[in-house]
Amino acid sequence: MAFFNFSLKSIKDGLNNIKEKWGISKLFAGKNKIDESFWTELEEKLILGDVGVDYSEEIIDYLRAESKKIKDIDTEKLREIFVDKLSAELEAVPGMGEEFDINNKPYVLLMIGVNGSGKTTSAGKLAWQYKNAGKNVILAAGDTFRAAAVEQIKIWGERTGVRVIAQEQGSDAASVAFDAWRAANNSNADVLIVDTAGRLHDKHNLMEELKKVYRVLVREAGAERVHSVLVLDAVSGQNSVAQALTFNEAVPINSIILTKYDNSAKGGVILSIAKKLKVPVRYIGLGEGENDLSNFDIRAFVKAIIED
Ligand SMILES: Nc1nc2c(ncn2[C@@H]2O[C@H](COP(=O)(O)OP(=O)(O)OP(=O)(O)O)[C@@H](O)[C@H]2O)c(=O)[nH]1
Ligand SMILES: [Mg+2]
Repeated sequence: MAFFNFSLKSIKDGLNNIKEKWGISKLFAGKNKIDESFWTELEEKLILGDVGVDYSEEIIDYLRAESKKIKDIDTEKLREIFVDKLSAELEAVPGMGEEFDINNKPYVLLMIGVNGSGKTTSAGKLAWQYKNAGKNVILAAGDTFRAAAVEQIKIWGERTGVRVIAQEQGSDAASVAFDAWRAANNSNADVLIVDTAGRLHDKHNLMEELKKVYRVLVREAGAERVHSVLVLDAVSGQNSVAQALTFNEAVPINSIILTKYDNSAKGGVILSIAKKLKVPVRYIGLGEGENDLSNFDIRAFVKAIIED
C-alpha cells in the first residue's frame, strides 16, 4: 500500500546532487569502448563511493566476466548490466525499498541512531507523510536527554499538526514511551513514532535506556507491533555499518532510513548496507524539509545514480 505518493520528493530530482558528486554515471556517458583504464576508474569510484573494497572487487569481477560474453561491448551496454546487477543485489534483501507495513495498529516506529543522524527530522517527516495520507499519528518525545530535544519534536508536532506526547527533560524515556503508547491505543491511532536520544555505543547508560524503552513498548504493544528503525547518516559511510551492528546488540534493527543522501558523495553506502547487514532500507532523506523523504524505489534509485 503506497501512502506517500503525493508529496514525496522525486527520487530523480533528489539524487541529482549525489549523481554529480559520486560521478559514476559520467564514466558510462557516451558509447565508449571499454579499456583497462575504464575498469580502474570504475573500481576507484566504487571504493571512494563507499561500496567497500571487497564488494567493489566482486562487482568489477562480475562485470568483467559479463562483458566478455558480449560482442562489441561498450559503456552503454555495460551500463544496463550494471543497473541489473545492482538492482538484483538490493532486491535480494527482503523488504528493501518497501514502505513500513503499518497495518497492525497502533503500529510503533522506534527511531534509533547516533547523535545527529537525523532521527528527529525523520520522525517529523514520517509524521507529516502519514498525516497527509489521512492516518492518525502520534509522536513521542523519547529524547529526554538532550536539552531542547523535547522542544524540537514539539516544533515538528506543530509544523505537521501531529499530537506530541512529552514529559520534561531528564524524565524517564521509557515512561514517555509508556504514556505515548497508552495515548496511541486510547485514541485508536494508526502509527506511534517514538523519537529517542542520540547515543554512541560507549554510552552505556543510554544504551541501557534504549533497551528499556524497547522492552516497555514490546510489553505493552506486543513485539509484532514494534518496529525499530535505525537512522543512519549517509555521510558517515562505512562507519554506519559498524554503528548498525552495535545497535543491533541492544535492540533488533528491523529497518533503516538513510539520511542526508543529498549531502553525500558516498552513494554506495546503500550497497554496503544491503550486502553486510541485510536490513532493508525503506526511505532515504534528501533534505531538511518535511517533503524531503523518498521511498527507496530500487530501480528508480539505481537508474538515477547510474544513468545520464
Ligand atoms: N541535508 C539533510 N539534512 C538532514 C537530513 N536529515 C536530517 N538533517 C539535518 O541533520 C541535523 C540533525 O538532525 P536531527 O533530526 O536533529 O538528528 P537527531 O538524530 O535527532 O540528533 P540528536 O537528537 O542530537 O541525536 C539537522 O540539522 C537536520 O535538519 C537529510 O536527509 N538531509
Ligand atoms: Mg533528535
